[in-house]
Amino acid sequence: MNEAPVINGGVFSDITIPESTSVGAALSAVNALDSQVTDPDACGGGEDCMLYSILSGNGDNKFAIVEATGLISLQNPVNFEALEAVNRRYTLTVQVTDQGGLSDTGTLTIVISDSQEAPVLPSSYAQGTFATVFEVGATQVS
Ligand SMILES: [Ca+2]
Ligand SMILES: [Ca+2]
Repeated sequence: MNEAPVINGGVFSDITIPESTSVGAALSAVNALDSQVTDPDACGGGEDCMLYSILSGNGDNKFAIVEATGLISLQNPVNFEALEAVNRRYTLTVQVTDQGGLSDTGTLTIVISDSQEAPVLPSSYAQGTFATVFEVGATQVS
């Protein structure tokens, strides 16, 4: 008889990533989620035959998950400053399904941390303004 997979406490360990994380970068080790799932009969006792999917919480498709491995990667850029303090985390509902079709769901929190960034000019400064100032300066030098 197939037994259902069980996510440890229904909660995966948090993952913290800096906002400077590149799109496409892996956010977790391949077995990071696997190691938190228990299923006595999955593929002969291992957990590596689970299928993973994100059910909800993935607004803007920020994250992608590899179904066969549970590897999560960043799919769209995250911006610490653009998020309100209470929103600097994404809570995903992740479903894990075994080969017999039994499943469990758990929450996975991805916390966004601040990165030092180069200063960015406010959008109210039109590019043309700076170009003009620069040209005047150049004229004075010559
Ligand atoms: Ca099973
Ligand atoms: Ca920053």
